[in-house]
Amino acid sequence: MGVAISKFAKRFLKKSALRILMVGLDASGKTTILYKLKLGDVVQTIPTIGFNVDTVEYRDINFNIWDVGGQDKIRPLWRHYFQNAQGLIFVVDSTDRERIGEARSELHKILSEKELSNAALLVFANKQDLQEPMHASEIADKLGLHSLGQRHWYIQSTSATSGQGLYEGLDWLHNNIPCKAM
Ligand code: G3D
Ligand code: MG
Repeated sequence: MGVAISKFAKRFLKKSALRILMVGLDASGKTTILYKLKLGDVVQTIPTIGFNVDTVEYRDINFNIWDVGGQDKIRPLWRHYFQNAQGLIFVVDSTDRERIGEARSELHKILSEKELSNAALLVFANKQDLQEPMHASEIADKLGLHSLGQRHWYIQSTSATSGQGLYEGLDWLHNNIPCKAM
């Protein structure tokens, strides 16, 4: 745990009051990633009318995590979490070929939120340890990442259960988060 925290601290502590959102379809691996990073207690809340938000606060860094997909009615409630978010992590189950189209559509809806117009986008192509996952480049194509224009984005292959790739992704995010002073 000490090692995980110090690695994380090195990457992020110089930038204060960061808000990072992590979203993705259910079962893509978000909660597993959160626990693997070992940042502290994961607090689950169900604000107002019912969607689950997991939160981890680590020093000045605030992670908010929730499931997207098929929830158009509650989408307006998410906006509260979008404010001041500098980083968006979108998690994909690389073996879920059936729902990659739904993942794409949810990703593009979130990216159209104006509060997120400057947020860096990190995609985790997760569950690479399972049989026949889609390659990160295939996922990038299917999510339409190449047509995002000005957006800073990066796709990283990960296995949340082993931790493989998580810190590489966070490194990229750290280096690409817009600086508050700018
Ligand atoms: P979510 O929070 O996005 O809904 P979870 O997803 O973190 O709850 O993960 C859903 C299931 O996928 C969990 O299995 C979890 O262990 C598994 N999982 C997450 N990431 C990986 C990964 O990288 N590799 C493998 N092999 N499994 C992963 P259960 O069985 O608990 O439902
Ligand atoms: Mg979860």
